[in-house]
Amino acid sequence: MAARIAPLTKRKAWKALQAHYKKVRGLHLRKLFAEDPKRGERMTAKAAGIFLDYSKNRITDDTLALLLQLAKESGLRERIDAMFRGEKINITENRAVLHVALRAPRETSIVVDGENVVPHVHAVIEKMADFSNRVRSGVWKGHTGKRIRNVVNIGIGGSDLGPVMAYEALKHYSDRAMTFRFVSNIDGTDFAEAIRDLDPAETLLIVSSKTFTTLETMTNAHTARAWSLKGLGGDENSVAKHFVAVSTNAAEASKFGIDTANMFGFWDWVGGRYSMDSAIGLSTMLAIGPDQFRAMLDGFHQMDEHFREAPFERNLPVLMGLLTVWYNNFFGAQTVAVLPYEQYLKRFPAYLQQLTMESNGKHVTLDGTEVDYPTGPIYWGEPGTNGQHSFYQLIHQGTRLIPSDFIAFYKPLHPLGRHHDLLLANVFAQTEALAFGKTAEQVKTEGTPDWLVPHRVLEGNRPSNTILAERLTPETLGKLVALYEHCVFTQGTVWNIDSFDQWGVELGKTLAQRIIPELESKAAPNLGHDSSTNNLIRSYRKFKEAL
Ligand code: G6Q
Repeated sequence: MAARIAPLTKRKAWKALQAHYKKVRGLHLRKLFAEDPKRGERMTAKAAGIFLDYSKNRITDDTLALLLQLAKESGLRERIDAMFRGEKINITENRAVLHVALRAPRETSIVVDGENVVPHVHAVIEKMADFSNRVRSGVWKGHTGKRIRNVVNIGIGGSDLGPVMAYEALKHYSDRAMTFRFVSNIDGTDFAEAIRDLDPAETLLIVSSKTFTTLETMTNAHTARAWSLKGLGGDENSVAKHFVAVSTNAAEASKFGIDTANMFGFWDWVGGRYSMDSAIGLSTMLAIGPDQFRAMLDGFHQMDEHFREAPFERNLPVLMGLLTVWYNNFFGAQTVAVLPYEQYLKRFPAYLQQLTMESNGKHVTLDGTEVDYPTGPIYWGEPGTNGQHSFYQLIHQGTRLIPSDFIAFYKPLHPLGRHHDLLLANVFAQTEALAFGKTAEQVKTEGTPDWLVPHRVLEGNRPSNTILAERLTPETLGKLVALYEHCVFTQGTVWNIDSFDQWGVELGKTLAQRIIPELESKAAPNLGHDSSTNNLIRSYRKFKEAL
């Protein structure tokens, strides 16, 4: 399919956008709003209970039409269909990309290699639900007969960021009698801090690793095994009561001592960063319970259906994806800020960093040709209002263009006095200030001395999206994550890259494997690196010897 698509810079819509950009780049949002009093109502879209206001973007109707044309010429419709059909669109790994199957209703059929995968998905969800119910109700007992009060998820990357983010985001719905911790880093501090106040007799450890070979996770899992065994009198039988595995590699999990009955599988067509709604979400289900987990899956599915079916001009992920292309490729914007005005979403930007940057941080097209345009931008962000008192200054008055996504909810989870009105007032005020700024005339009429005027001028014309939903619930979280997943897909399709591999992370892993014995060997190793790396290794060994 990729072969039929012209290279990006040769597509008609691309060339038209280049010409169009020259015409509109100087347009100010003040003018665009002044000329069209209904713009703020018109340039909005709503789907699955998520409202998107994209009116404060530096676009005209023509821009939108051209971007939509670009999506068409990029084969977006065909590619969406190919993904949902289970085609192997992750070509460098020869894999289907089917996170959408993880939330497909029972009666759906999605065939991979001649087999409908949906019944397998539901079988795992049921197994997870049964296990979660037993742990949450206390039927499942630890080795000494005590009930499980603590759950530690051990995983990294896609096997950590989703679970952590979802736990934090949905804490309000979690069983507060249970403690949840997440260990990812190979730095021993992570494990040591996670378990320091936990009783091994009451602690369940989930080893979450698609491959069950990841250095960090396996190192932490073995440390955890030793800690658990020590606390439980060294009886190897205890492992089956205190460890469960989430993996595609049952053989390795079994070698570790985990009972095959307590393994929760998934499949190679689920990418790590797209796996929080697979069995990798076991900690999430243990925290919020199976019903709420299913509600989250339903939220994902609603957004999937919208993405698959809605015309592009009303399609939220498509609109957001195309706007990112517009700023990234025409305005030269290098980043996108994600600014959730919801404290529970504090890990959402970190989660999105992996989703977006591991997916679209690519330098060649599907056929291996070097791109001659920028691909994935840097995603970053922090919850508001905190960010307003730190980095927003640069967004308002710095020299860079930073398109920003503001995310907020109509209803608070903690209705305390005026808090929510004040919170939302800040969301609206920020997007207003970014778009319209403050002119020199306005500053002068406030009696500002001339020399101070330039410092107080806010140029405005800073673009933003406002994303609103009723309330942060498991269902809403599913919709939000799927919104960004498909936004990433839209971008990757326009850029004609493989958004589902991650070869860039391999080299560092391989080099670390070579260096490990050079740090651990008794005899001084024969070092064959560059002079900097050799010197760093020697200096580390010197400190280690002195210990
Ligand atoms: C995600 C990546 C990566 C992966 C981790 C953990 O898309 O593939 O972040 O999730 O490296 O891998 P395992 O689950 O195999 O331990």
